[in-house]
Amino acid sequence: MNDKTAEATSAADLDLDPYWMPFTHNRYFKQKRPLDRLLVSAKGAYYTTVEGQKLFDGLSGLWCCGLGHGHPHIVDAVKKQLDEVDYVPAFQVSSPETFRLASRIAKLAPPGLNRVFFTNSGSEAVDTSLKIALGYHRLRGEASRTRFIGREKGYHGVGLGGISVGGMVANRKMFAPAMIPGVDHLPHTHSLKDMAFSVGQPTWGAHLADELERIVALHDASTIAAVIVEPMQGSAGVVVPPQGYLEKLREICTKHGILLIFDEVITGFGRMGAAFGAQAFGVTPDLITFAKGVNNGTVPMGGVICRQDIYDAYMQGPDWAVELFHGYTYSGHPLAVAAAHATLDLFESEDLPAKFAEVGRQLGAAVHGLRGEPHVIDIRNCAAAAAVELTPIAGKPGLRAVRIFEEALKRGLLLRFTADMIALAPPAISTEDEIERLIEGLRECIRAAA
Ligand code: PXG
Repeated sequence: MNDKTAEATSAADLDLDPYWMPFTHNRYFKQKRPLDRLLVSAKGAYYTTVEGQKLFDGLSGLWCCGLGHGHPHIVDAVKKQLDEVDYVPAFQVSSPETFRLASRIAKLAPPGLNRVFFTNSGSEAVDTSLKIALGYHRLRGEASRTRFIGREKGYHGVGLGGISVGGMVANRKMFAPAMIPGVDHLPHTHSLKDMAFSVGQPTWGAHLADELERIVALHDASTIAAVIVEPMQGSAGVVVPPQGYLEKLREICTKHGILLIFDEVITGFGRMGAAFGAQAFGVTPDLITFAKGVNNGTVPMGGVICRQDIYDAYMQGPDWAVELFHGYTYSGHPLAVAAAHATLDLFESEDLPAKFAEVGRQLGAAVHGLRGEPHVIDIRNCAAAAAVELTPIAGKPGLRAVRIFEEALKRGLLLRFTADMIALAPPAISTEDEIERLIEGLRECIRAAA
């Protein structure tokens, strides 16, 4: 028995019951026991399954491994860090590298956003940003500003703050009693009727930002702390901001003294063809949340970048006292920091945003060639992200996408399915040939599952 067979055989005997898989159809998975969904190694743009099959990584992990897997510079940095110091307490002490990382991130952020708070995930980054916004208003004598405005279809992680401002019904309905009060939602900007098959930013939809004026008029600006949106909605299936939409949100927030938070967990660190979506779309928010790409998904890390005056508002009272009663044991974990420095080295030396922009051009051109394939009702693209939406099978929502996903595994492609949508966000290191094979492979899968 060779090693691969041995590994697959022992995996076939795995006890699958105790592990409760996140955001996964547990019963389906455990009944099928799909060995092609057990990944044991990865290099560059490919995973290897327990059976030794190679899978092209069509979503860069979960939108996080833009530089591909096992990049030697990142691997070496993390290994070296382990030899130096494994853990440094996050409170009252720190490491020089954490300060250096904050400086580097601030330099990449839009002008004026230069204070960085570290978390360990996007969900924590979102909840942190909401808390910072609340405290900021209170410290400035506007304690009545307590309401938040999110958006339908928004995904802001799974913390109680994040699901409250988020707009994914399934993520919210079970937990309604625990959600934070005083949240309104802007309408989402996805309309098949008005924008199906738009290339890049749709021309229709900027007027939907005017809904913010209506919500402000309903509650009065003096009650509203912040608006939070993803510049491009990733989890909803790459819902691209209509031209002029984000600009309008910015204008209305500024007019009413409301903070604008861009949740850039997916759009940050290059995928939009610029350091952040803020620069890609030319709109500057007051706070940015990030995670994922900050260290290529190597070690959990997230954070919030905010305007200096937001930080400054907290710097009151005796200078020996803690200013913000918030933080995590693993904020600025040395391994995460080391991986982030290595990632940012590569971000600069390899001009990662330009690479993503180029992959985005290839992806955009190729993906729209799927128009006309069976059941395809929309194709969306935005820099190095794209989605294909399909008609659900009658009475079985979501099943068509599951089938396409399974067909793709047979063809050596790891895709992301959510509802009846397939999302694509290949690594920046993908070659033109790989993008071509990704799209042609997807075409075959759509036909096979039709
Ligand atoms: N905000 C945004 C905009 C996100 O996309 C989070 C917050 C939460 O991050 P954490 O690190 O707590 O998971 C996210 C996460 C997908 C997919 O396939 C998207 C995410 C995570 C997993 C899958 O769309 N986004």
